[in-house]
Amino acid sequence: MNFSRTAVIFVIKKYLFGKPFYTEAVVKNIESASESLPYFETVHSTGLKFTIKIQKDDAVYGLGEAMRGINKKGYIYNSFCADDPNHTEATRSLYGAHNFIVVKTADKLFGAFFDTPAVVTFDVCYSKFDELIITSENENMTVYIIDGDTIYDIVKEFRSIIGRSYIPPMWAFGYTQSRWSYIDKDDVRRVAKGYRDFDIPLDAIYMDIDYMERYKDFTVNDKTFGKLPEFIEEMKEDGIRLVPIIDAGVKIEDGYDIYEEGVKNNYFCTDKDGKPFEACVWPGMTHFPDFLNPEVRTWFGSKYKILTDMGIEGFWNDMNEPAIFFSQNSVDATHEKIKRMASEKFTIDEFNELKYYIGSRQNCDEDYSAFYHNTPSGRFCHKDMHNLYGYNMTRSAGEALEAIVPDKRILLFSRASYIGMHRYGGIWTGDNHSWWSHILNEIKVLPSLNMCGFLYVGADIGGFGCDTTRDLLLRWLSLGIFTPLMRNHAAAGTREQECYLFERPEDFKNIIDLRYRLIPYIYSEYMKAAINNEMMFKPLAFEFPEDKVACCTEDQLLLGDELMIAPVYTQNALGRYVYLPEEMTAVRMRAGELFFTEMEKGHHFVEIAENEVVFFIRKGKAIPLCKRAKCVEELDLSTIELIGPGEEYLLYTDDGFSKDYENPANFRMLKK
Ligand code: MIG
Repeated sequence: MNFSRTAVIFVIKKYLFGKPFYTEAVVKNIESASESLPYFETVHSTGLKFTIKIQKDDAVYGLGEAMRGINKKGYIYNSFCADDPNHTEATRSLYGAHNFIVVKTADKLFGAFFDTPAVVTFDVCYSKFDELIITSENENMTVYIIDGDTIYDIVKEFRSIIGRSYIPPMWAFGYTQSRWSYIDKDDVRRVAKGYRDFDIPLDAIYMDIDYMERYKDFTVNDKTFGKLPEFIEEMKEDGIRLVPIIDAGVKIEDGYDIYEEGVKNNYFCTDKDGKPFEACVWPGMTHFPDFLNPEVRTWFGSKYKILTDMGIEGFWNDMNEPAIFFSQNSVDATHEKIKRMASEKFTIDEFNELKYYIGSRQNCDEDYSAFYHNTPSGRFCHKDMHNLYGYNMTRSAGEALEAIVPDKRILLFSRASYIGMHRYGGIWTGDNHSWWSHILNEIKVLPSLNMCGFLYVGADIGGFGCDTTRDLLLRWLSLGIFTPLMRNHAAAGTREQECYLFERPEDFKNIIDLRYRLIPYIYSEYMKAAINNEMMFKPLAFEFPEDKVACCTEDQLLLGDELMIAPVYTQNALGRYVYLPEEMTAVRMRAGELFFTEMEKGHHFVEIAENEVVFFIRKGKAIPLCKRAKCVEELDLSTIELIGPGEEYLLYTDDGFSKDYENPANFRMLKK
């Protein structure tokens, strides 16, 4: 029996401008078209410019990790991997650069991928209310145009040319806890105990930069995390895995083998004189591995073995935009500027200029322009290759782990990314805040990420920056129980936000228990989406294109083929307004029990208390639910029952570790 869905017919064309660098985002061979680029008016002058008319009822979807709506109309976005923790409506760049869009006008429907490592600006009806203007200062680019009858077809075609999305081990679908500042083993033990004492499920605890010795990659601080293999084992016995962070920069320190090997073999990015480029990040002065060079990827990737040999089964790659605090150059320039200004009478304008100047030194253009990649296809200034750095760091890890532990899936996700990286790992959406608006942001970013191939995704639940509140965390968890990566993470210095620390921990337990009951469904839908190149989270607009209200409903999502979610994202709310594009069954979790209500198509106000979760099963559909357990490995799939109006469900199961994804034996039709 073959359960993969019918493949679509390809209508993809490739158009070359200048001499594009092969980013390896697209892995299928596609012939270059002989005609000129359709749909857009194209201008080459200094760089490239593509424009197309957009009318009031048209829509532009995609762009992966970006702020604002699912429909990107009305703002301007810069695809430039940015380490910027201020995710506001004004933010134009986040950590990922995902240049895929779908344009839907009265008479056209197509997808377009603007494949270049350099900055691309998507001005979506911002400068001109009726124009989409795409520009790049760099004249080298490959553009792919994809035609199809529906948005789903177009996305599926695109996904089929960029390769299958990364698949994590099944335990990585469990609930996980993190915090920057678990400084030693006892901190980690306290967290594990907190969760276990209150019987709140937990599958992993993250180790942030504090575990390392002076923030040196692939080292472990002996005083605070000594005998790590034994500690990993101790945690694993309790069903908890440890997931360390790996940063991009390598500390400059004599005697540190990774630094010394890198220097000896010319594995670091170089400055204009060919010397390893130096800049400051957490470890102090560092060099940056030249991940665009395949030999460097193999070398750096092989270091992950140091930790897998100790029993580690998952990693998160950070600071890989790459983030740069400062370089000697930028410090010197700042001193010069202050000196120059101090010699005159200091005015308000100068004060403001200086304040801005100093504030903009971190991750500045001057630093990104000051180093080079030495690749088999030539030497390139980082600035023109910027968006490929995090992608290739994670590729380095992904490819190496494939060789180190070929038969086992390893958890891997990254902060910076480019399309293509989705084959090697997932992403988390970086340094958000404990703000209500950031729950809504997460809802909106999920389908856009799926369009670009990123399926293993999630945000820092409860918020990374600033102090969380109990109600915010409960509401955020009520969205988080549906996302593949479900991690509570917070910045050092903020209020502690481990669930058991709040009043009435049973409220948290009930919500997280529901996650574990839903894992057979979430895992099945994830695997189907990965295997079939489909989206797991879908906007209502994609499913109900004829329904005008559905088309502009951006705070609800379809999850797989059976569910709709409508999380609450405002404080002190009684519940929320929900639009049902068809009749559905509302499922309400209250105090651990489930209650079902049939609901008519149309507009509803649904009351949802802070400690309740409501989700919707679509007409004629059923989903599997199992009994909760304290961790994924203890889930008992023989307890699965089907709930909802439908009669059957196609379940995906496997051992959760091995890689025989497409084996028909993994698919089982469950019937009531
Ligand atoms: O400059 O490792 O996004 O998740 O906790 C901050 C410390 C560096 C940024 C990551 C965040 C992590 C933090 N890192």
